[in-house]
Amino acid sequence: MDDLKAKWLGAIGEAADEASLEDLRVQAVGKKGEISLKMRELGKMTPEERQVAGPALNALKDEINTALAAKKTALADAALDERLKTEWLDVTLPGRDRRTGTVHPVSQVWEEVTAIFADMGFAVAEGPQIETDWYNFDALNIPSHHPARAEMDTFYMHRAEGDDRPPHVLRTHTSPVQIRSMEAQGAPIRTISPGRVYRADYDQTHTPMFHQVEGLAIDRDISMANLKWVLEEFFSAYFGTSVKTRFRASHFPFTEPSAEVDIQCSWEGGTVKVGEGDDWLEVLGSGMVHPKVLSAAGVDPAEWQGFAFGMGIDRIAMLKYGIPDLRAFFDSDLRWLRHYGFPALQVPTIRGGV
Ligand code: 2NL
Repeated sequence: MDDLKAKWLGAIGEAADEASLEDLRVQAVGKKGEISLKMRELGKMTPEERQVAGPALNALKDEINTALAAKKTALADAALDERLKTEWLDVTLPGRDRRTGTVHPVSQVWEEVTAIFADMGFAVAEGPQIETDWYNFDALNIPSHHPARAEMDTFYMHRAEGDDRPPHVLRTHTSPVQIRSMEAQGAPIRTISPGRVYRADYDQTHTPMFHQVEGLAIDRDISMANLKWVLEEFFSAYFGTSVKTRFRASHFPFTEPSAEVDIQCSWEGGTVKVGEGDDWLEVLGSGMVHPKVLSAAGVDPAEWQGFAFGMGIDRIAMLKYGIPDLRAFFDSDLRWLRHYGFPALQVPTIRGGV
């Protein structure tokens, strides 16, 4: 009994890891282990021998189990100590700097423009970027074979073979949003629609996706005079200085009369300054909404009239923030974004008209 005890307790004491400890457990007190076999031999003993050997074997079995458990705990503690020696963490180290992103100039200007027009009572409306040709063209008095359709460099969506319905288009302007607004709420209405628009054109001054904001004001007696005031008020607030506008007669299918609008500027040392000097910069198209467009949108042109305008958000962003190249807007170049971007919490800079 003493030999058995010395043998197993010794082996347990020397076990190097949990796997060899488990092997020892099986060999000693497992179903076919040495101690268990010895217990089976009790049956062959005389009652007197059994009375001595039985309790002794049980005691030995308990002792071995206790030793196994203690050794298991000791091995686990040692393994943990070993890990802690290599896997440590200095929780007092300062955190790693995480660079925050910036607000893209287009987003910044989008917010500025909507804030200024909201102040003048214009609601902001958005709409689908994939449009039917009716909303993008027909409703705006651009019928199927009108040259303006071809000039727009429209992206047409694919239709399945044999599907002869007119294709959907990527909207070429945000006018469809204005049509939808008029349909939904009728007149009077004052709304602007900023958004992404698409034209198949790519060079130094054109990207196939760009941003436009259109404005619309319909009431019983709205005139070009109101348009001129609203635009001068807008540009003065946007550029933070009094800005004169110049209207030149033009033509759009959806307005009559139509005007292209220039803002006052100066050219000095190759940079443009808005609101001073006696040069002019074209920034906008506008006019009185064509009666056919009002009718298409469910507004009675005998009762209502008003103005509409459209301008490029990217374009006026370049002007205000001195950004020279339009294409860089959509390159996702982090250096460019950090240079021209705005901190997230910067409130749009708007000043009242001067
Ligand atoms: C430009 C500037 C313009 C409009 C957009 C418009 C919208 C409706 C009715 C009438 Cl719902 N007009 N928008 C008007 C004039 C100009 O965009 O240079 N476009 C080619």
